[in-house]
Amino acid sequence: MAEMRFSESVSARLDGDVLVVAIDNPPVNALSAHVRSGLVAALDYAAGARDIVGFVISGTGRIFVGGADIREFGKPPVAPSLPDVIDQIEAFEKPVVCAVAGAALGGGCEVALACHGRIAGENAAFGLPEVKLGIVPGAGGTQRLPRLIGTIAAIDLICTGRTAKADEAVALGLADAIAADPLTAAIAAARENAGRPLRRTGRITVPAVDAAAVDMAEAKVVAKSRGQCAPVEAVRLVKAAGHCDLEQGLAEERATFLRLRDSEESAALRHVFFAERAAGKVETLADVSPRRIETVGVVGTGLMGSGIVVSALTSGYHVIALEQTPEAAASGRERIAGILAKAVQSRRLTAEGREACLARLEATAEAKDLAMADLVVEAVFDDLSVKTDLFRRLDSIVAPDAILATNTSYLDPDTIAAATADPSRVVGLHFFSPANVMRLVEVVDCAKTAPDVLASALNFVKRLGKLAIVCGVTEGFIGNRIFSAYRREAEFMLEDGALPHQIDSALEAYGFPMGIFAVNDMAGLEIAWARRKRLAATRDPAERYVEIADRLCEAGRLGRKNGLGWYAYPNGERTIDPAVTAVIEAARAEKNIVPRAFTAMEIMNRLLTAMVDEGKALLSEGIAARPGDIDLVMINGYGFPAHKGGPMFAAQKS
Ligand code: 3H9
Repeated sequence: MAEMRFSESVSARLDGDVLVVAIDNPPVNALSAHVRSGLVAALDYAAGARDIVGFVISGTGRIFVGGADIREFGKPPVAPSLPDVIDQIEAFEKPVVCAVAGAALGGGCEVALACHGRIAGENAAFGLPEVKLGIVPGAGGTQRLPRLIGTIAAIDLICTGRTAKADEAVALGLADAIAADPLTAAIAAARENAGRPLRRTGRITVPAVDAAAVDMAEAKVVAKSRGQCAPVEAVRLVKAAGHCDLEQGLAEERATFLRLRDSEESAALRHVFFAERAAGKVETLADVSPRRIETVGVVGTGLMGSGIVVSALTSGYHVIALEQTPEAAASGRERIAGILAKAVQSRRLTAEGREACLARLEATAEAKDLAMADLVVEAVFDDLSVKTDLFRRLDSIVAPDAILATNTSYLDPDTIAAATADPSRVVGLHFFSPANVMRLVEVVDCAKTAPDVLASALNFVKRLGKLAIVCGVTEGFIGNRIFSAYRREAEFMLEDGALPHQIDSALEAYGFPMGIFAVNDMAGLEIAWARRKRLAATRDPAERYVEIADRLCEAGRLGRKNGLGWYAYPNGERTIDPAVTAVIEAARAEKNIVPRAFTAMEIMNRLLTAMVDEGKALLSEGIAARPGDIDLVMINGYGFPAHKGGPMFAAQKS
């Protein structure tokens, strides 16, 4: 029978006596107004057609439904609302079954939850990622999911926003079955249930649960939320599902959803979402074809190098890891195997996955073995002569079209590139440590980097599942330049009257996982100390300079690793150390500074202003392309709370 069209994005065909509806709203089949109205029109048609006994919902393309249309948020509502569509699905007299191929996220998962049956394709994934956008599910997710999978599992899925793949979804009771051809299976399920009593999720009683287990799950969410509202509100709603009837629970969920949708937290997280999508788009590369990268060379297997190797292996690349001696290559291989073993332990990797990774790894002490590499990333000691020597050697080993990438943090990549005969093949890839965990990579577009080399580097980082931010050449790139600027401001405040723990508390109350002085202690104080000594000769004597950090280093306080830094660490616990306070007081007295009190708000304002001023400088120098890119660097590399949107976004709001 011919295709029936119910709206611009919803069509259907009859498979015998079952109406098979397809949502086709690229790129992610979001539930825009025409999808909702199309679904209602199709339901109305099927309700009135006596020869139709069942109804199947499917999505066209690689995603079932990516959720509500986020671009509609903040615009006047257009009927029918998603909750109304979903109520109509659940109450439908004929069986409604969804065929989930690809992801069913947010509102897409809520549509699935309201159906009378859910068939997952092998590539299906279910999730309610609303908390990542600063909201709670708004179309029944918090009420229906616990009815299907229980309170604790629902708290886990909803409050982390993570997705469950098909097999987990079936194990949880979220999906009924996995099928190689979910559409055919869903049609069969709809037909089979015709005329039978239907399993309506909203009518199921939430399974009984131990109150202490719920308290524990709730405490975990609160501890992780770092001041973000949505996950905490989501727990409250899931708990309510256990003791309210469906109507009351849905009303409470809707009110919370609408309140949070209009909150600053949600605006900030939506900004982050769209900034991430914008970051990958570089206009000048629109028509550029990237080079093919299958084999990756990594020079150095220390902490950084081994993290990069693991990341490349788990993303399917062949990796050649180069060390200076066969012994160092062997211990590098062990380190890499150790990281992979941990990933298996924490279930991020299967045992077969680990074996496959190790089979794709070659650890060597022979530089000539890198001849096969399409891309070589160096992760050796951050010293200019070491890196220039290495690039000179690599230049004659690798194929002429292979790409050379430096992972320097502070050195000038243009100088490193100049050591090669063809600097157009050199690019910067600034990973963050540990590189197998941290998502951020600053991709440095050097003075001579060829467009297809930049495009290839971006593709590589994307395939690693990481977030690439393009930046120009400057000392410290985007992140470390901003970090240095606000660290300087923090040290000015120390001299003016604040103490390290007051500054750290202000940052932590704002949402940073750790304040700046605690972070410095964790990283170790000696690298910045060496850098300050290096720059001392060229420093403008008129510029304000705070000596406190130097004094601490001179006193042997190098951070957590020796138990003393900005804090003391008896038994590993961060503790205020009167000896540090004495160093700070002495430094103030030397400059005749009369200390004054700082409020947490003043501390945060000054730190944010320092970040934003440096951010504006990076934009005007053309180092960063967009304010959103700066926000993403600070969020993903430096602990800036995502729910505040990043410094540039936060400044716009204040
Ligand atoms: C919700 O559902 C609330 C309900 O509980 C209650 C309602 C009453 N809307 O990421 P990609 C765009 S809240 C509009 O690169 P991928 C995206 O901006 C929603 N647009 O693709 C991009 O546009 P452009 C809960 C959306 O294949 C393009 O699609 N759902 C939406 O790497 C491609 O995106 C979520 O939070 C949307 N919902 O990943 C899921 N989603 O090309 C959010 C994407 O112009 N989405 N776009 O830059 C995702 O996680 C990923 O996009 C997805 C695909 C996994 C679906």
